[in-house]
Amino acid sequence: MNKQIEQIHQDFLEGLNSAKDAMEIQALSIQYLGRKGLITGVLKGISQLPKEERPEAGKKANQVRLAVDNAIQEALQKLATVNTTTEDVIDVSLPGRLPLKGSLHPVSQIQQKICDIFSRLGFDVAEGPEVESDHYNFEALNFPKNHPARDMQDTFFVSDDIVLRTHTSPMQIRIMEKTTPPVRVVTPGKVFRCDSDLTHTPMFHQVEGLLVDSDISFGDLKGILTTFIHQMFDEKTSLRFRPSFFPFTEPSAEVDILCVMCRGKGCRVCSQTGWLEILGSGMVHPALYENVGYPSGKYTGFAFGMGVERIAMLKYGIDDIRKFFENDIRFLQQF
Ligand code: 2NM
Repeated sequence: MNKQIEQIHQDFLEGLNSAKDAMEIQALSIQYLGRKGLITGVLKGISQLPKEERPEAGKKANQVRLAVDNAIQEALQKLATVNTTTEDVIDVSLPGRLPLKGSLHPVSQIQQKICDIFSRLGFDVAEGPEVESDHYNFEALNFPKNHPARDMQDTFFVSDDIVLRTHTSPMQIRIMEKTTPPVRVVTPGKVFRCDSDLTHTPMFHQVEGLLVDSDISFGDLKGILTTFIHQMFDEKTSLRFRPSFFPFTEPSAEVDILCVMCRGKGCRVCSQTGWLEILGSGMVHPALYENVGYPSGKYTGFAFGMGVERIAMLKYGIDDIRKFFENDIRFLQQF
């Protein structure tokens, strides 16, 4: 009798060990403790034993029944606690997770805004190659052979006469070559110069503009750039034109705007001058018309160029250009 009940206990433990889920444990419970279960059967059979064996056998069988019952409850309990900590339970009261959405880089946003303003003023928008020939990047733009911008120190050379463009004006030469005036175009894009510090990166973005027609004057240049600055910043941002020099324009002028930080009082951003240099401009040099095959004396026009990062820095009050290229999500999310 004792041997039989111990064997049943042993078999049960093995069965429980290999039970994979609550269903299988329930099945074991029925198999051993149910109305027609193995242990129930043993308990029922005790009354058939000789009188003197009954107390001992009854005690043993009851011990096993209790042990089996406990083991089953424990195993079911364990399964239940495992389940509450995994995917089986959904807490519908938890706040939802916002989907991550991307956005345009601040430099792209400013570049688009610049192009938008000129587009509404009647300019086309055109992009061109970032790898250029010496001819389009320098020669056709009236840079003399010994100009310092052609130096290895400022220009990335791909080969003797192929460079990474140092400005987007080569694209404007390409456009003039295949267009009879009127020409009104802005050319946004990446440009490359050997330069790196707080305000310079070896790659940056430029938007250059060109307008060529009959009887275009410096007054037209001032009008267009004034409208642009008022729309880019605000109507209270005044401009001043300072004489300057570029190989591709004559006369040339640098444009300053009233400091966006101190409004002219003088501060750290404008180095106490009250003014900020924002773009370069001028009347297109007649040599360029000759280079693209326009009849001499027939057309006049103006051109200008600006750095997109510089405008973004002034607009957002950022003092280190490298922040635009670190791609720290905490910086980018602010725009
Ligand atoms: C500047 C300043 C002055 C410019 C000139 C031309 C071209 F090709 F049409 F002649 N495009 N952009 C220009 C003129 C650019 O950037 C500071």
